[in-house]
Amino acid sequence: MHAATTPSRPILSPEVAGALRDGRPVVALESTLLAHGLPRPDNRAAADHVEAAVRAGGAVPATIAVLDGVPRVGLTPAEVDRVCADPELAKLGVRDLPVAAALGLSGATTVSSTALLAEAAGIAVFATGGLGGVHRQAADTFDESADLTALSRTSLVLVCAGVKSILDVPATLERLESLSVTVLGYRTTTFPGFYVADSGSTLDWSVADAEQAAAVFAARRPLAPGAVVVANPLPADEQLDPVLHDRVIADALAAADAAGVRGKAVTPFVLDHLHRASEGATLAVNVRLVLRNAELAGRIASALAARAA
Ligand code: PSU
Ligand code: MN
Repeated sequence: MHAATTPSRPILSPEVAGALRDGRPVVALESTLLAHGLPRPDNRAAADHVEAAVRAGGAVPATIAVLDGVPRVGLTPAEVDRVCADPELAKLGVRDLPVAAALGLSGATTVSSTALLAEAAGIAVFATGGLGGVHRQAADTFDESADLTALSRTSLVLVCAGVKSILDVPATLERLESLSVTVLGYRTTTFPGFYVADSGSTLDWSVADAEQAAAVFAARRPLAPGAVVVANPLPADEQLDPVLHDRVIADALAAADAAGVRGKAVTPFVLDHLHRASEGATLAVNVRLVLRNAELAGRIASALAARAA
């Protein structure tokens, strides 16, 4: 028998626990983008670089995963090795957490489950690459990421580069509106398109700096549960060539369809196809945007901690 673990009560690393106790800034990081969004072995160096980017922004990084049934907030280097090296590691959304806990399984956490565990740990800021959302054939497949409903229930700031551009971006923005998730552009009212700076959709609101993002979250928290999404675009000179972008995404979606990929395998399949078809161009851009989001998240966490002090 496994010891009874509570999936919503994570174990904190000493560094993360100490920072939270002292009111110092902490940023949650998810592990699905490491285990299922970036190829091995490049994902291992990326994991360290993302944590370093959070520190550069002035905060303590807390990478989150479930290991042997235990949700962990803040991983040791050996635990990050496990997340990055194991090809069999599960992908765990919120609905999968109780299964992993009860059966003693290991898995990487998505935006939805990372947000839940971060909130349970008392962490208010979270960085990822691109949000999950409404898939392009969702009217037929009903494929909509659990990230969206999770963000309607979880009170934190999520820094991302928009939603993954393999998705139906306007439909995803509509769902975020229905779910009352606050969406802010960082220094822009153009909604970023993950690999590209401009998704083609616009936003109502933008913030000028980390302090304003922290102020919006501080105003939201007592009002209603739910997230504040801060959409942080890549600079135009760092984005993927938009022509290459549109071509490789069309190819990748067609390949996923032809291969009959369904359910939670869709996003990892498409991202992997993109990294291959673009000869690593999407991989380099994906890592770059995650690093920028991690650094900004560090600064927003610092601004929030300064407000509380
Ligand atoms: N951002 C990235 N790469 C990723 C993800 C985000 O740059 O792989 C992951 C997140 O964990 C997100 C998941 O929750 O993709 C969405 O998966 P799905 O579409 O199956 O909900
Ligand atoms: Mn899905």
